[in-house]
Amino acid sequence: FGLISFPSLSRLFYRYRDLAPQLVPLSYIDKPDVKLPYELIGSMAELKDNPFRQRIAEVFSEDGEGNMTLDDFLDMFSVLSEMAPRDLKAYYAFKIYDFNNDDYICKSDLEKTVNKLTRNELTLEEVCLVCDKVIDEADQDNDGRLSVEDFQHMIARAPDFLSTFHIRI
Ligand SMILES: [Ca+2]
Ligand SMILES: [Ca+2]
Repeated sequence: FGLISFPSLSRLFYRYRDLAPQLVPLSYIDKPDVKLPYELIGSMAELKDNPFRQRIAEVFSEDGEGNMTLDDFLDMFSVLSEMAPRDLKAYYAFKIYDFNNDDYICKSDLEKTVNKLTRNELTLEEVCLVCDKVIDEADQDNDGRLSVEDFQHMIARAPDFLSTFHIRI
């Protein structure tokens, strides 16, 4: 995305390589076909406390299962970085919250999202209430689910929905 400066890029490369020095070569000139398993990515200090870590890795991984090439890894950190434009973050946040990948955030996607954002501290009824309220306020075409446009509308009112997507790199 061109969002990351060269020093950050090279630091990220070494972060990636340090996860599995035996797998990741020092030179990428030959475009090695290397993927690191989700278990390594998800245990990184930057991600391990993030309740969305698995979804984040799935969304940014080419294989959709969270196993990451170096490119996947750099894309992920570009979007999560504080320098990333809000619209780009919102675009990926939408994908991350769309747990069943159908291009809409329906009520059950939203329930999962709210549960994770609140780290399961709300009761079922409270989660239900929050979701109904969010849909009520953001669902501009009244189809009971949130499209990307509805979602943009929602985060303009509730920026907390983007807060878990800032990582200092
Ligand atoms: Ca969905
Ligand atoms: Ca809608």
